[in-house]
Amino acid sequence: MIKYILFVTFLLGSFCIHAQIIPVNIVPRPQKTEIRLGYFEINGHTTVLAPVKDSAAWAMAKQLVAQVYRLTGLRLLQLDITQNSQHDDTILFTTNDENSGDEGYTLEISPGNIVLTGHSGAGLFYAWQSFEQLMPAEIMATPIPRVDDPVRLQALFIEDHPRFGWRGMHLDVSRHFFDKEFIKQYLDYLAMLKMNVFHWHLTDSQGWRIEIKKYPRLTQTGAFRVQRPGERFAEALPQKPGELVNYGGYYTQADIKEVIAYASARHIAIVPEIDMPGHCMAALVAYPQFASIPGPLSMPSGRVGAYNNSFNPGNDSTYLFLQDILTEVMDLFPGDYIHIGGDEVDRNIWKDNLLCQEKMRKENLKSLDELQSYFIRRIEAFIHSKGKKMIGWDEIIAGGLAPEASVMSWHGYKGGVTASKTGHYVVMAPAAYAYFDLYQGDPELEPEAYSRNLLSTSYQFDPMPSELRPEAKKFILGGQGCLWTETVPDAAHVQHMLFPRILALAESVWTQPERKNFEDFRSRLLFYMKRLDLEKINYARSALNVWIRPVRDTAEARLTISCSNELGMGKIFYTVDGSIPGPGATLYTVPFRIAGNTQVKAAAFMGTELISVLTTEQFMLSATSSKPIHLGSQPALRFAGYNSFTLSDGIRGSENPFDGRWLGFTGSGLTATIDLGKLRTLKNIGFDFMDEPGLSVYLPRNVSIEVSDDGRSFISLMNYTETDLRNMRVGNIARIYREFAPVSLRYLRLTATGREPGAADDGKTYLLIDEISAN
Ligand code: TNX
Repeated sequence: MIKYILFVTFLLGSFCIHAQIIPVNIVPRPQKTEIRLGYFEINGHTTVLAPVKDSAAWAMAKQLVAQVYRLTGLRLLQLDITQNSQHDDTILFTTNDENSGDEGYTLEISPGNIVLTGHSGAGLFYAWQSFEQLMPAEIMATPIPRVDDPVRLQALFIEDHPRFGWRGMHLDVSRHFFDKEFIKQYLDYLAMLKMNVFHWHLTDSQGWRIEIKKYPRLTQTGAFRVQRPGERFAEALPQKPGELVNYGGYYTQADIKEVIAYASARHIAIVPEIDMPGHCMAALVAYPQFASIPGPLSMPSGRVGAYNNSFNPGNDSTYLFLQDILTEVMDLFPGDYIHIGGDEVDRNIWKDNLLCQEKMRKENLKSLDELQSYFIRRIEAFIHSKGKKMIGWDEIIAGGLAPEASVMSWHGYKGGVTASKTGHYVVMAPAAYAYFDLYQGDPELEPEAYSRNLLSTSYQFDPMPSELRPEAKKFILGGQGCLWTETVPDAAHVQHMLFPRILALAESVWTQPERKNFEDFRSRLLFYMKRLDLEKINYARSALNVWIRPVRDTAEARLTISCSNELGMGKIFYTVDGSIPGPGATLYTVPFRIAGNTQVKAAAFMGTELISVLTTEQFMLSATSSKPIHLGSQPALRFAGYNSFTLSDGIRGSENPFDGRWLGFTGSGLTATIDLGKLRTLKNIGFDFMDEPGLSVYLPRNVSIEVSDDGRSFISLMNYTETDLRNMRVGNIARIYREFAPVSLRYLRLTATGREPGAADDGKTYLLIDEISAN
């Protein structure tokens, strides 16, 4: 950590000396920044002005006075605007119209004075957030360390307003619990980035976290579970009879009120989520009479499978129960929106339920989707009748969207596009860009997660689908990031998943797309890192780690190796002899070739200071390396690797199916045809398939290998059955390697057949294959 601060300081130092102006590094980037001549220097005569009758503005001014005192030892005078006759040496906080609802602001720094003007209370708050980012980073530290240099602020004019009205961040407090003090910190993170919605995922299968006075067992039993040491959340089985709970917690209604007040002082609205009709085991364990599958039920410790029990939509008393709960929730939360979840419901379980069957007959519902829609509509009508708005995950579209419902689109943009076209409000939270529980770097160097969402990917997030017509665009409220916590057990880990991706998100929801630029963002991020260091926020440095990537030299169909880090920071040194690279190793400049099987190791340095962790990649070269591969069908998004080259890039997939090195196919299976470019004589072949039934990843039913010298007529070389493959398993990978009498060929074709989805699969199965090598 210390080392890290040193190098950031070194970097900033060299930046400032050479630059004429004092750097302006605001995240999210303002819509308009005009740098002017000179600077304002805070001195002993500087007076801070604010209207005393605007208590929020007065409080901000007061905070500034306190910060300046701690930072410099100077005691600034704070005066009510009306009592002031001084014009120079002032810092003025003012609002045009406290309640205008316009979140814009201006910030003008001149050599003589500073004026922060909000178009509303929120606007002034955002002007203040920008201003704080222009102050020395030390003000983020507690306690604030004294600086000896005078505080100078670059003269400038900023005119700023958000692109979207919904700039959200979510936190799942069910899978793991975070106490109210941490929630307040979380709100601080949002506030400094001008985000204005906190989506509080309060209930799920592994914990009910909000006190409901009428149903005390929801928290008495529902808020506590068993956590067994060393057990992975994804594998942990429910509480066993006699086993004592040892993990949990919940917020009392008083806690919730406290958090709401804290948020509202920061112009953040809280959207509470009470997930229904699925994701609710904790509630069903407490009140099993409302379950679709009758008891005995036991409290999940982790694993439930997304598809499990649910509230019973055929039972009328379920609605009364949920309405009572929602009434308490709506009484507590002053905001417009109530989130009812609605995601990932296993509707098949309703088939065998008599009440559900009866309900379907009586209401003339033709499918299980329609039964779900009936449930959501009924809940929506209730919420609407209380003057509130309902929002749910995009699954609520199935079977017909409730009339006034808003949609949160997480399966990509599609649900949001569909809903906005039919006049429903939408918040975009597409997992690939906006989920922060996903890997943000090489899985081998990161704590357990799944899939992938890099910092640069988050930065590409644009909540507004370009394909929408202007009428539909009006319905896109904005965007949101989500942090699910199955694999995020504590506060430090939350910080690691959140930072720095939340900075990218904040810019994606605040800044107009034409003002966004990743290069520029990277340089501002560096300054921000110093703030995070001083604030002791445990941000991820994953974007500094080196990616050792195979690159296909298309002209020669040869494999070359490139090294880079996402932030483009530091110098990269590498070795190919297994030794640890230091700043004396080979400096990476352009993609290089390797010979034979090679272990490449690389790391990034700033001067002689190591700024990344060490990355290692094992390459195995063979006749197939970098040769073009034709795929019969496209890989599934979840396991897309980097196109067909993944299979001949010299890197073998690891035991982690999400390492980006596997290609996954749904449907009937896959065909991959490799063109070696000319006739070659081969005598062995190898390839791997993954076996991860928990993720619906299965070994193929059959695999066949065929060869051809013209690409048209193929002859069979070998076949494998599922049983053969099963016998070749090492851990979760079937590693196939076979030698044969020399064969001359140009084309090699691998065909694998998948299996039909079973009851435990979410309508899909996957075949995961990697590296097809041959010699
Ligand atoms: C899907 S996103 C879920 C959550 C999980 C998340 C993990 C959504 C509406 N449902 O229950 O925590 O994936 O990324």
